[in-house]
Amino acid sequence: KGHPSFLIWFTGLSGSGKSTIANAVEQELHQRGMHTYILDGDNIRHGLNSDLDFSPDSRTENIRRIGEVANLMVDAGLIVLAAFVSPYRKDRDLVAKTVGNGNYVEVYVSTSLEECERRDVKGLYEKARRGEIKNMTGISAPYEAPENPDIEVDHTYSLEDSVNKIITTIENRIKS
Ligand code: GGZ
Repeated sequence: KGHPSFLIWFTGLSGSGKSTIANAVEQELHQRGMHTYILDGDNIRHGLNSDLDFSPDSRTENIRRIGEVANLMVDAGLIVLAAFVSPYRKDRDLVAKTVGNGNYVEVYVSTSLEECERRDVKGLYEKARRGEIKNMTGISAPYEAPENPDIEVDHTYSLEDSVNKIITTIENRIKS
């Protein structure tokens, strides 16, 4: 018994709202009695992937390892929510293949660079503009937008609307 297990993958720029939305979706899933786990920079880049930086190769390896970890967690029966910039399409495609394409739900948080930069929660964009940090996604490193995400939300959605859009899609998937 139990519930289906799968991976909900959030991709988008730094400051786009991925983690905020993932956390709110997780709360909704909990209220429905589902077992979940969130993977994000806070619990991955400080631990498992503390040897990696933001060079292209490191990002690819970051996402590869996260895909493998997510796959184990999906095997263990969890609904896994992962929130990473994941700027390369080929890396996201590998994650989908790793967990099985049917177990992969891609959420594109398409908040514009302009809006992310306006927020600049961590001051990273300003530092990148000044040249104090390199390889900043959107400024000095690429972001390859998903061509066919399962769900797209941006900053014009309220948090509640974003969560509802995602939950509705997931519920349809669980039923079918
Ligand atoms: C992008 C960076 C960078 C650079 C530090 N480029 O807003 P945040 O702070 O919490 O999210 C960003 C996070 C990105 O880590 P990921 O593991 O998601 O990236 S990737 O999927 O591309 O491997 C940001 C912070 O780390 N950060 N430097 N140069 N984001």
